[in-house]
Amino acid sequence: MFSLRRLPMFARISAVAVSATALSLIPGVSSAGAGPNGSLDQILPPGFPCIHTNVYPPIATWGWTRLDGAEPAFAVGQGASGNGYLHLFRPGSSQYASLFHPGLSTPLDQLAKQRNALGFMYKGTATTFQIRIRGASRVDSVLSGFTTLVWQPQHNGNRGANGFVTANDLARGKWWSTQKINGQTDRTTLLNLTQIAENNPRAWVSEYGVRNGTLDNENSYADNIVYGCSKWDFEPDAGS
Ligand SMILES: [Ca+2]
Repeated sequence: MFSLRRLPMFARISAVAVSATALSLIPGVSSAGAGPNGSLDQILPPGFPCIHTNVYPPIATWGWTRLDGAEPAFAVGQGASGNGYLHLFRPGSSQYASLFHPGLSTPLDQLAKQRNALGFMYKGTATTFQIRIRGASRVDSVLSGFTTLVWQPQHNGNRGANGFVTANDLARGKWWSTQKINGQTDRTTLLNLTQIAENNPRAWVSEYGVRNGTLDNENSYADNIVYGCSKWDFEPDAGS
């Protein structure tokens, strides 16, 4: 008999298994293999689907959704991958535009230690890549251990102002934490993901995605997001 404390984990594992089974029936989806950035290691939990596909609303959103703020646009244009990209615009309000995908509970240390397991193309210095984690050691002892880790161009070469650039290995970049966690008690402390995982060994990824990091009317764009052995190419329509 399962205890109440065990049921959520059991349910979560079942959901992942069902999702992986469903995705395995779709052409182009496999259950293992090399990462799209060339890595041969598999870092994600058993059954995690490898996928390299287009994301285009409303037909194929693949679980991508805004968690807060404004809806991004899927813009037509060259310079990234395919015929378009994600436009994290701010439609004249005080809202950020963002788009996130479930992280399927990947332990942060597993994500951190593999080369090229986290990447994207971006344009605009306000574009941020974000990982929402649970299980971190919050210094204020919040039991969920929630925080958001933020990668932004300003702290990582300050590229992207004039066109799309590719960042293939974000895990080795510099990240700050929105909440005070072990090793990062203010937003000026920048660490790579391995260091953050060492400071917070129970941390796991609940969501990952991109967000416009400013409200100052700066456009930001993203495409070809890589997470483990998945690559997501944002396209404006199904014919792209
Ligand atoms: Ca694209």
